[in-house]
Amino acid sequence: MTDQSPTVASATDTPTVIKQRPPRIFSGIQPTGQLHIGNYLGALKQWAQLQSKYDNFYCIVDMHAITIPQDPQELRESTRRNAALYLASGLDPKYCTIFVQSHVAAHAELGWILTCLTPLGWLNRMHQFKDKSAKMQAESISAGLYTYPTLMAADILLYQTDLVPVGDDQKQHVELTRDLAQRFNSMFGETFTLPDAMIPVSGARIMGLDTPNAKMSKSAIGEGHAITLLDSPEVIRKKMMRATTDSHREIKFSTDPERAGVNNLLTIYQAFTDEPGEAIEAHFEGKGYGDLKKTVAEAVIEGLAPLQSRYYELVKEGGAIDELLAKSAERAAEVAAQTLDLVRDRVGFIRLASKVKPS
Ligand code: AQP
Repeated sequence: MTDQSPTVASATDTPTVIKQRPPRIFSGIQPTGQLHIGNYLGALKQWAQLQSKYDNFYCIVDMHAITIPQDPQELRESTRRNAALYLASGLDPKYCTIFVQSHVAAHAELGWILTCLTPLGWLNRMHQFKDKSAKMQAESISAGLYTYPTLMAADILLYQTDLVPVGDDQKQHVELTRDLAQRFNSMFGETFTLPDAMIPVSGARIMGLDTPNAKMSKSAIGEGHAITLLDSPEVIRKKMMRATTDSHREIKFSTDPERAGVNNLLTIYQAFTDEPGEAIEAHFEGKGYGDLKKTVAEAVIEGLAPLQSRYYELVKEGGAIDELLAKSAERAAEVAAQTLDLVRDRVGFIRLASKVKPS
């Protein structure tokens, strides 16, 4: 398949980034377990809403997943499940190139080049590394977890991405990507588009139901921590009824850490219903926490129902997803190769004799 949207000129012709296409989006999720409503509200929902206006690249970032030890069989299952969930969330292959990161080798190669250009101090500042490594035994913290942001920068920059729709927690990584693009451009000449993060207004940071002061996370272990996208209505009701609240009575949005549980339930409700904050507070006025939990549970069940039924239909179709991933990887590789060829020239790698154009 030929990419109809030339993004960069060959390094031997001109250094200018040429754009003749709609703005480009890149984002991804790690196949590290069951996707939850935080991944849906912070990422997938927004992706589906935006797709028709952009040229979209949505990746299942399995190379990021192995920065933390993974069971190979589970990784394979999660990768296919995520692909089906991307589609079930409404991503349409007509607008979106949905592919697996490890199928496009350019990610690893640009990742290495950017790693070599990243000052250690920049990585030392990354909150996600500090948070994740703090929960691990020292000997199991890999160098890959530390350099995760430079691989993420490669993912984004390879596609000359304009916008990166992510949850609030990834903002710092997108800023580092932008800094790296600027650094590379000023060292070697205009090469990369500078991307911007796109954070949803509602649902940008969903907190754990049992730990409302820490973000909902796939790798957290508590059974009542996260509502996963494939949880049944019974399980959703059960988890919601056990959600941590507080000893106050008012049901209002609040930034008070003591009221984080109620605030989180209201945020989830708002993100699923798209109702304005005042209308939500008025709706719950005079009601108790039991009512709040029941109402939020029903909103989540209703919000996930279409996604769940599409997911189970797709799973029945079996091999179609692998075929789609193969086709998408071809398109992604073609676009990525344009950037990577330019980068190789810029940093001084010589071209393979078979790739040198006859003069
Ligand atoms: N709690 C959240 N609220 C809103 N958005 C969230 N995202 C993740 N958690 C929340 C968004 O989901 C996208 C994919 O995240 P990821 O899996 O690549 O990485 P993560 O942020 O590390 O997600 P988890 O769930 O915490 O996974 P583990 O436990 O495996 O590390 C991103 O856009 C992210 O912002």
